[in-house]
Amino acid sequence: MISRRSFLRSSALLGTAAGFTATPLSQAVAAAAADIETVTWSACSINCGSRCLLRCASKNGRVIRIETDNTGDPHAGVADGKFPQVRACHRGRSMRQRLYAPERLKYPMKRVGRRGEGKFERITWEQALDEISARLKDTIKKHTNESILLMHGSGNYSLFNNRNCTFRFFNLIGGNIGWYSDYSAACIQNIWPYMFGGFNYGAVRSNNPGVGSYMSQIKNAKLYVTFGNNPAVTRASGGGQTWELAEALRLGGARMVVIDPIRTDSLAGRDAEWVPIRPGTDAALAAGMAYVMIRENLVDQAFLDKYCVGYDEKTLPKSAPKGSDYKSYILGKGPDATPKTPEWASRITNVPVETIERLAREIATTKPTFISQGWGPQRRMNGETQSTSIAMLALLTGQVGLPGTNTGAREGDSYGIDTGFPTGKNPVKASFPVFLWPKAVVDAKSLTAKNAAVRGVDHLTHNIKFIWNTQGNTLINQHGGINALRKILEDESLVETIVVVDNQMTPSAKFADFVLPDTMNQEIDDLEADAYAVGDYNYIVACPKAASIEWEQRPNWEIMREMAKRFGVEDAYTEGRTYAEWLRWGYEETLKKAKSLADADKFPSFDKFWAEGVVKYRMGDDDGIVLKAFREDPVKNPLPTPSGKIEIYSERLAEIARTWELPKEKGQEIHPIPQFIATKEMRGQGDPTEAKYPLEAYGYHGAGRTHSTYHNVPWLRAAHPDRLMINPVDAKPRGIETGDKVRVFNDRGELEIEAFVTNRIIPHLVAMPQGAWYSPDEKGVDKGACINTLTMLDATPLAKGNPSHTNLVEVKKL
Ligand SMILES: Nc1nc2c(c(=O)[nH]1)N[C@H]1C(S)=C(S)[C@@H](COP(=O)(O)OP(=O)(O)OC[C@H]3O[C@@H](n4cnc5c(=O)[nH]c(N)nc54)[C@H](O)[C@@H]3O)O[C@H]1N2
Ligand SMILES: Nc1nc2c(c(=O)[nH]1)N[C@H]1C(S)=C(S)[C@@H](COP(=O)(O)OP(=O)(O)OC[C@H]3O[C@@H](n4cnc5c(=O)[nH]c(N)nc54)[C@H](O)[C@@H]3O)O[C@H]1N2
Ligand code: SF4
Ligand SMILES: [Mo]
Repeated sequence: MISRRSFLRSSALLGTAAGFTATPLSQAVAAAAADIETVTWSACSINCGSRCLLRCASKNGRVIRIETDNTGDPHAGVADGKFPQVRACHRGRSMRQRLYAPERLKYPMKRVGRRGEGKFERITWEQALDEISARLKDTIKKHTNESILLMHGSGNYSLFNNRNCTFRFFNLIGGNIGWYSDYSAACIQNIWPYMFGGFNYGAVRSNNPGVGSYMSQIKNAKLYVTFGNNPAVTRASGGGQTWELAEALRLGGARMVVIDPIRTDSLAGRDAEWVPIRPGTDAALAAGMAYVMIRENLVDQAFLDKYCVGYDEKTLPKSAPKGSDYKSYILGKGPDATPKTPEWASRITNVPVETIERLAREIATTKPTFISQGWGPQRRMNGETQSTSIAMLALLTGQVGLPGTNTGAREGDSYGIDTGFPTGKNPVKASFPVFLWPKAVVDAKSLTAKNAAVRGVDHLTHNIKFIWNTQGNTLINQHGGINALRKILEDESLVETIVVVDNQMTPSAKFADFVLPDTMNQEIDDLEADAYAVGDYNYIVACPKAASIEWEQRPNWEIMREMAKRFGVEDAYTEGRTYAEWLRWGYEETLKKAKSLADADKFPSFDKFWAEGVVKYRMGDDDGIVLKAFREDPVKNPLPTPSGKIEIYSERLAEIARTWELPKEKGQEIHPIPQFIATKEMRGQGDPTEAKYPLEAYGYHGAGRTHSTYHNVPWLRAAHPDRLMINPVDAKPRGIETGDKVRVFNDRGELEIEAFVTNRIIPHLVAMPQGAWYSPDEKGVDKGACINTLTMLDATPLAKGNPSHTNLVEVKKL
């Protein structure tokens, strides 16, 4: 056994020599029981897209301190081709408070009170797994596998002890109802393919249209214009995109313009322009700018003619009626006969006419210009065309496929070559947009291809009767319309069984019939890798167990193996491998893929990797300019759209607009071209409830949590208390001052929160960080300040996604 001093010395040596610190697993295991301090690699595996490196200092089987990446050059940038340190933010570094939280689930439990009441009794694992298996078998017999829902859940992206175990088990026993899309980017991901041919979160590789150019490309741009994008908070890793952006701006000196209803932290300390805008109106702003560009002959006509379909009548498909092209829409020669003048746009957006004209000219005459968007603008009732309207600015100016440019999508990432636990294939063919799951509980048969974008079948056939919820909180907290949702969940004649597997007693866990306690990443060996918000470099980390399991928690891998045993599919589940052998397999599969990389020599054998901890490498096969190959040769490298071009006018969307059945509500519209759509609960657009609820409201992604994860961390609650941002214009007549408790309410619900009166938010909008834990009192007033107490169950027209950010409310001082 090594002494603390000699261990620290050896790791420091390795740290400077090889660039990596190391803790051999054998040391960690030995130390787990001994009174010496060891440091093991770990990672923050929450869905924030970075998976920052952590180093856990443990003693006597407990993590006593968390540090972060100390390998390589602390000053290295991303844009300059070096490896930055993947330094964790304050959330990752407070992992210990999640690990040892009073809310940790300790034992398997069974509900004793009413569903949702949160009353449970402790049971044994045997009883829990036997009873759950019996109920699951019964559900399958009575209602088929199509009545099983594996709930969305983004809580853990380690590579092996994760949700894949759950998917794998269910795929082996006949599957479950499929779903697609998500809560992050539902609108953009479902409309983008009509314009560009695809969307995915995968890496920028030569011609993948589904992601944006690397943030590092901003170093080649002279102007960076971004809509509803707050990387300082949502891409917070010390080695991730926020750092990549800082470096790119430093190297290239681009001017930065941020269009957002809130003056966000991404603007702080920067010589950047804030363009405050009314929420949901970016499409109108883009149309107003397009008008200026067209009127002043500033559009790149050659680009539009060669690469796009439907900008003007010249390239409009034959099937399209006259006047249905984009230019006609902008000039008022389309069906709505309204010219999208800067005055028109200003009335809708509240952005001054001069600003619209000035920015339009600047965007059109500055080259290269890099245009992008976060996902705030599209998490709305009109989110689909919000996102494609922003893309129009890049297309009109031909700023696509060249160094320093982008399509208007969110900045992309290089994504590494890791291999996780294989899930197998879901035998059930039917799938539906995930946000519609409550409708599939109540009346699945009513969900069809034409009214609910159901895929694989004409309509669903079985109501959801069994919900298995692993590492997620969309069962209640993170979905929309909590009060309506809880009625559905409380009715035991609808969903018959709810299983929640988590490591904390979350609001969703309170709605479970059975609660199963998973381990945390620090309590089991696993692998971790870079993800979608890291930037232009990659890594894979060996994460040996750093802490003892202190209660009866079991890894999800074990839980699902026990289930597999009860269904006679254990051998298929394990394929004869132990968990440790699977980890080795995962790394060896990665090694196979690494062979073709220029950095292949950076990858050691598994044993050396496990001992050293981190491999940092570069894919190195792309410069991260989205649509570069298409721009170079659109005939040789066509897009996967029907025409092979960028479809500003989409015949497929025109067909959908003709044939889909949409709710008869304001804003439930689908159009073949990007355009502004006024929706319900949009201020100033004639919503009848506006008289009662005059303020718009949304929950942004704040620094104090990743969604609902990290909510129960006292350090973070102290550093980032949940507060309602409200402009003095709205606060004053309501007698509200900073620190006052206020009620925020609409017909759907009511919550209580502290006010923060500030000019950093536009008038007539209030905002709070999303993800707070729902905690209703006896009257149903949410004392926890979860924004989803106020949001809707209704879905957007095309994506059938979550319009989380579209809400009208009133605020009163308590
Ligand atoms: N700290 C932290 N980081 C996170 C997360 C987290 O919860 N916390 N979640 C992670 C996940 S899973 C995701 S999906 C991403 C989410 O990333 P985003 O969806 O981009 O985050 P949001 O905060 O919802 O929105 C970004 C910005 O859009 C603005 N906005 C809202 N509506 C509009 C609009 O109509 N127009 C314009 N122009 N701006 C608008 C908001 O004020 C906000 O500043 O973040 C990831 N990173
Ligand atoms: N109003 C509103 N609602 C929103 C959003 C919004 O902007 N506004 N954003 C939406 C977005 S973008 C997203 S991605 C979703 C996120 O919603 P979810 O995907 O539900 O994510 P979290 O709320 O972080 O919940 C993750 C859960 O996983 C648990 N967990 C973490 N690690 C492990 C593990 O190792 N094992 C197990 N079993 N459990 C683990 C955590 O304790 C936590 O309870 O929310 C959506 N909801
Ligand atoms: S930036 Fe994201 S991945 Fe990194 S530590 Fe913070 S929450 Fe975790
Ligand atoms: Mo998300």
